[in-house]
Amino acid sequence: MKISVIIPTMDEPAIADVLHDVLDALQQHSVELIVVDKSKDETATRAAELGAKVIHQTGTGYGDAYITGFQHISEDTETVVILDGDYTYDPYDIPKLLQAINDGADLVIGARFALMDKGAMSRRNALGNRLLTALIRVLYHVRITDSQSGMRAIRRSALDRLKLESPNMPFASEMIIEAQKENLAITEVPIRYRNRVGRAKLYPFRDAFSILFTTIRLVRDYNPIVIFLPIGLALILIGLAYGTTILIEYTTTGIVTRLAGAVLSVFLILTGLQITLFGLLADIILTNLRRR
Ligand SMILES: Nc1nc2c(ncn2[C@@H]2O[C@H](COP(=O)(O)OP(=O)(O)OP(=O)(O)O)[C@@H](O)[C@H]2O)c(=O)[nH]1
Ligand SMILES: [Mg+2]
Repeated sequence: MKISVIIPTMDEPAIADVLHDVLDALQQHSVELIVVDKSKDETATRAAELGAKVIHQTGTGYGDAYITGFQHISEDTETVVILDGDYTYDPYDIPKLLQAINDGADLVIGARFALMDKGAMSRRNALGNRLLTALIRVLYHVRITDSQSGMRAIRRSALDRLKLESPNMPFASEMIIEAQKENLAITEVPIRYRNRVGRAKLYPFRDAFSILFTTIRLVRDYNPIVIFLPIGLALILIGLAYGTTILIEYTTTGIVTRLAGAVLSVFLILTGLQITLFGLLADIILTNLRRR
């Protein structure tokens, strides 16, 4: 089986070790190493010395690096493996991912939580990951535990069907959501996760927000009802509940003391109705567009 292994790098001092282990772990296969580099240090030279095809990234971002790398995959590649160049993922786990592909999966995600070295993932990142994963699980019904894992294997034919556009960290979520939209078989296998060698390129706050907003945007674009219906219905319910108290007061006393409250409840009900109808309408339009 021909495998392309793609690694994005931005000043990664452990790149030689990572590449060495990838080659050693995949001795049985025909392997193409693609390193998409945006380094100021000697990462690119070291990668080239180990036989990697080094692509100098002109754009920026983690997602952009992969999108660039995917354009350089050889014609005859059947499976694509992706991982970080920072030594956190153990290349000797790659055969496990390939086994899952052999067993019928289209996209295999390495799940890190069961076999994580102490300190490899900060509590904050772990919590953010859990929240995003829960969001994707609930909204897209994908059974995964580690949506932000960077070690994955995907069938070439499956990869070609995904519309991947996120230039930064949301790329990881986008890949899963796109795969689910295409009805691909997604599975997880437990993998090890180690402490990083070299400086982190992730900006926890900026990236957490950007990943969250992208996930919400993807949901909105794909499944507007999931976003608009709950908001619309919630407003209607709040408006109705509050309006009812005013109505009860009116029927018992014959006067309306809370005029502003009455206006507000009507406003909430009408706004909620508008949002609900907009969600339904967007859903009808999208369903029809997809049918074409
Ligand atoms: N080419 C390229 N590589 C990048 C870019 N941003 C990050 N990377 C690489 O992508 C991989 C993942 O980035 P990391 O900084 O490890 O992000 P992370 O794994 O979420 O964060 P850590 O927990 O600190 O490891 C690493 O190999 C980085 O060198 C980029 O803009 N361009
Ligand atoms: Mg990393």
